[in-house]
Amino acid sequence: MLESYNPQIIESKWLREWQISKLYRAGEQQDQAKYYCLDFFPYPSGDGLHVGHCRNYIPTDVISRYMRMRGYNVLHPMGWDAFGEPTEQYAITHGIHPRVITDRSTANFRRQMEMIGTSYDWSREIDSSKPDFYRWTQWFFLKFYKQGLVYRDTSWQWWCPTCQTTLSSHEVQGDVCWRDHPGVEKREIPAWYFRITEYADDLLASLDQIEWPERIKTIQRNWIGRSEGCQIDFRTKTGQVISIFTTRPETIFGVTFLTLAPEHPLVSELTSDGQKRHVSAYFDQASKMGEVERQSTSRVKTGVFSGGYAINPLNGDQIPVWVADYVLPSYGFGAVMGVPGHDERDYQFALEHDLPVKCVIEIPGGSPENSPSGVFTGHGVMTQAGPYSGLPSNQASKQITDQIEQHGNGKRMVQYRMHDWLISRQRYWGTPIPIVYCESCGEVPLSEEDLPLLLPEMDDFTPDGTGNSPLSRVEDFVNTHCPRCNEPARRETDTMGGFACSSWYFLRFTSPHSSDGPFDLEKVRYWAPVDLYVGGVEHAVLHLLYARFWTHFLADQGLLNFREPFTKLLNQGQLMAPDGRRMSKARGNVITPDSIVDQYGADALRVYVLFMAPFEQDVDWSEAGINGARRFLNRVWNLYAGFYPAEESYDHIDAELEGVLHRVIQDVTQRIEQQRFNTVISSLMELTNLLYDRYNSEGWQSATYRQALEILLLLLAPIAPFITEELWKGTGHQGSIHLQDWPKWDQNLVLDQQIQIPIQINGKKRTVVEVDAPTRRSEVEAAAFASPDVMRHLDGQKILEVIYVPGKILNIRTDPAS
Ligand code: ANZ
Ligand code: ZN
Repeated sequence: MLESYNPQIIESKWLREWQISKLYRAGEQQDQAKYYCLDFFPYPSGDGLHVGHCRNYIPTDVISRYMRMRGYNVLHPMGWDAFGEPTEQYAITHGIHPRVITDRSTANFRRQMEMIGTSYDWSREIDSSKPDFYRWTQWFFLKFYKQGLVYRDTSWQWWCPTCQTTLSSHEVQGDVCWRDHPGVEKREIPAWYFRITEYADDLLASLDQIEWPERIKTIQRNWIGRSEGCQIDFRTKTGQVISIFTTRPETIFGVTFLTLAPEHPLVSELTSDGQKRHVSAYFDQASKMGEVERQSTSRVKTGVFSGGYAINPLNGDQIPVWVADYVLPSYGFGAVMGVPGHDERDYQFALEHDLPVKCVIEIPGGSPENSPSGVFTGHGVMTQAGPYSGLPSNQASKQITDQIEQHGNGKRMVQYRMHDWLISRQRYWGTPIPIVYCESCGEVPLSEEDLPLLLPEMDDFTPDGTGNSPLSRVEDFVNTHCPRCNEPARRETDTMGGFACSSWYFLRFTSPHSSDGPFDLEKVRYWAPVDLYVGGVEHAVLHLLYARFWTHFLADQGLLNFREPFTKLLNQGQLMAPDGRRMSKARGNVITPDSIVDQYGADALRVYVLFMAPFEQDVDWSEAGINGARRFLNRVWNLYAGFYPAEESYDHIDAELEGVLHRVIQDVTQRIEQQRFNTVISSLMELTNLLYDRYNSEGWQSATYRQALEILLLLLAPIAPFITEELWKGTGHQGSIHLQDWPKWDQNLVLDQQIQIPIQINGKKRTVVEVDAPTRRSEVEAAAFASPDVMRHLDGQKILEVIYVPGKILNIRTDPAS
């Protein structure tokens, strides 16, 4: 064995050996329990990994290694989310083809991931931009299409002028796209949609069955945004019908105006000649604003009168119709009945535009103000409400809805915040959409046999500002024949956004080389669902909702025997630069794993990343921290390198050490299960310290000491795979440490945290002191000499000797004559 710890030498040696012996290959052993542990697959950025990525990949690697030692058949794969805007943008900026970039970047990622000691099964690597993968993304698209769950529609879409593509509403916040570009606007363009709203209730209900962080579930619930309410139809004096959605139908007696979103299709018909100029100016102003801004409660409620009037179906009142941008075009019917007496936003609007406020619910004798401006938004008793006056408002709500339904003026309905998912991108680097347009047959899907529809080669794929996909410039691709009538036809030129690939990639890992289906049914049933999925909290809705939707759909198609893809989900905390800011190349504060591994070794990096903070907590990188991790590993190394007792040498049991050992096994095991990795390291440090303590006080002459040395290595193996493998071999063991069984603890032997040590004076027990386990001689002595009993019995005698039997007894010998 080497004299001193040299990670540079041992790590590259074991990397090679593990590759040769294919140590981390996962096979389908049907009789063995499986465990599928997955990281969100990364987009292979040209910049490579920075140490921030390690906060995701190292903990999942520890869990995978631990589960292997626990006897599970572990699937721990890695692949690349290679299609999509980030890669394409990088390609355009650097003037290199995305295929070349992707291959280069993935090779670099793979090298870095191996370097930090991850135990991925590389025989299962996947790349979503390769035809053997995207062929199946297209196949799923056709499956959805056949079930009517994919459709094409022309309406107002979000358009990012920087990305030069349409975006799903899920990818827009305010007027900023998910890639942080401002200036996102609405355009009227045809696009393809997944009908995710069809699954809204299903996606909502089964959230209860999965072990996910509560905050992520809440974000998804709010995103789906289910509201029960009522459609009410208001007829205008000129014969049109304006439908509105309300969750409070009983407030209809308090309606003093209707408001339409500026984009509402009836706006132009309703607008009187005198108001035309104002209404169209207002439209121009409103269309430039993002959804979040429009809904902001603090903003002044602008609007303009259309000049038209509608009739309240319950009391025949004539009410003015306004146009206002606080009404969203895409929610409900894009129209609201204005109830300024009981709705905060309507109240602000009424104040702003001098509209009457009418109160129809009150709490008799009470002071009803319960909103910032004093509007009563709660439930109470109906007043000024015709035949319903005097009724409790929630009872009136039911009766009024019944009456509306009976008279054909509307009906009960459920409304969702969530919209259908727009998948079209007018960009090059994505999965081509397998649809053609034929003069006589219209829109025709390709047949499964025609897949993959290959992405054509292009040298210049920069968007040209027309709003058309770069693919529309490839004549050979666009011009084709109709699969139905064989007449000339044109292909769809949009590609699918990257979220299509990530909606099913985790299924592909179960049988990555399957060529007669997206996956092998038997294998997917053995491995899936994913038992543990770990990634950043920023994916609360998009990817995590789409993947659930696809899985529910595939289950309904009989392809899967489960509905939820990720049984348990964890979000790791972020790792910030030493300056407390996000690591980014632009800021120049990126720390790469390469530089750290070079200087300290991969094991030290792993120990530090686990020890730096609780798993979910954000934390800053610190040089002192990585130094501390390296020092700990040096200590571990020296413990073995200096000396290792031969098996036969000693047979007696060191009961205290044994007790601590079993406690450490228990702690480490339970803490790994609870992802409390930082405290796992503390336990292992404690055991290391105790072994040093014993060594320095000749306490190594026991069978227990040797056993403890062995167990320390086993417990440390998932965390620091290189040093433990080296020491395992160096201390005469056969086989890889990573294939050993995880140590078990004996509950009867687990030492309590506190331990009682009898104190003798000249062989007679005088008292008992309680100290923390593992005991240290100095602490026991201090406790003994602080005890009044001991002081009384010593009575000033001269102390000749203090003998400490670790964990058992302390004896003070005195000179009675003194
Ligand atoms: C009248 C009313 C009276 C309302 C009242 C509320 C309180 P949730 O719960 O989020 O579903 N609304 C309907 N369509 C809208 C649109 N396109 N843009 C903006 N607001 C819209 O909200 C339902 C309520 O949001 C509906 O009930 C409607 O206002 C408003 F005392 O109708 B309510
Ligand atoms: Zn045709």
